[in-house]
Amino acid sequence: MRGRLWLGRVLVALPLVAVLALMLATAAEASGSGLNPIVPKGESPNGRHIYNLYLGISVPAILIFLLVEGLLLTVIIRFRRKRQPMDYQPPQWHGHRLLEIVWTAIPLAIVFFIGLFSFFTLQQDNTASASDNPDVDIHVVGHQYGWEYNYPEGFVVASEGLQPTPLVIPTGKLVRLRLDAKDVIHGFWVPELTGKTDLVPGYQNVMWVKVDQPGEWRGECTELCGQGHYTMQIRVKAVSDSDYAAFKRTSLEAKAKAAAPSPSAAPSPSPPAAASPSANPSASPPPSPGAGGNPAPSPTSSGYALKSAGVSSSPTG
Ligand SMILES: [Cu+2]
Repeated sequence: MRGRLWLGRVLVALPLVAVLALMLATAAEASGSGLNPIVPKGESPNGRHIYNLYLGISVPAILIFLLVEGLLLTVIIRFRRKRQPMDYQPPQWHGHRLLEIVWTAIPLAIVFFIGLFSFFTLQQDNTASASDNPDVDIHVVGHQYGWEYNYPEGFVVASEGLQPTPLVIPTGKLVRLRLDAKDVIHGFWVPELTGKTDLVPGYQNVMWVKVDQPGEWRGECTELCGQGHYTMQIRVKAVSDSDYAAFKRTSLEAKAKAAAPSPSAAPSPSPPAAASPSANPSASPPPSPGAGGNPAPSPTSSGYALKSAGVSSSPTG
């Protein structure tokens, strides 16, 4: 009698827990907190393939989980000792060869197919399309703590800090990202576009995106790369062709302006004294990051720069 009451409680609690989990996942999705266990659908075709792979693995896995746990609970509850006669011995099943082969072969086959599908999806989505002729080829360099987007036209967009400068890409075009790192391993991940790829010093990784609609997405470095790791935020902005042309124009203009000698940007005749307390950085204009040069990370009191630097202001409205 008490057992049945306990079983009833479990049966009532299970759907409640499921509903609570669903509510939490929905709230996480709505707030964009990144706590949602469900992978985003992917704005880029390779992102959608990862989403499909995720569903193809997760749905059968959940069904198998429910089957195994259901059988386990049934056996635990139905055949518990209290229900059996005092000297009851359950049937002993040693050496049932066929059964042992079956329960080894089925999981082996499942794991094999998961590996096979994952391998081909990753091959197809990380390298194949990217080694074709891309429409836009951007060289992304990660450093402690920020990003440098080197465009084929010769200008560089630098992004640092919690208000990142966007990586601007055109819609409807195959954009290849060649990934490098200057110091330690970083990771480039914008979950709503596609999967993540590491940036490894001395080794070039490649990824690609192709976005159909204009929009803006956030991401961040996904390798713990040091104290300022959390400041390595990413913004990707997809714009129409005309807006992309305007972005390139303003970026090239900014680069030309930065390269031209101007009295305000005259180099200081005295050697830089970073450690000298008399040097007042606010008295001089900030160095422009244009002309393809990467400004050396300026040590601040907290040990890492929290500023955002970029050759372009927002290219579109
Ligand atoms: Cu990093």
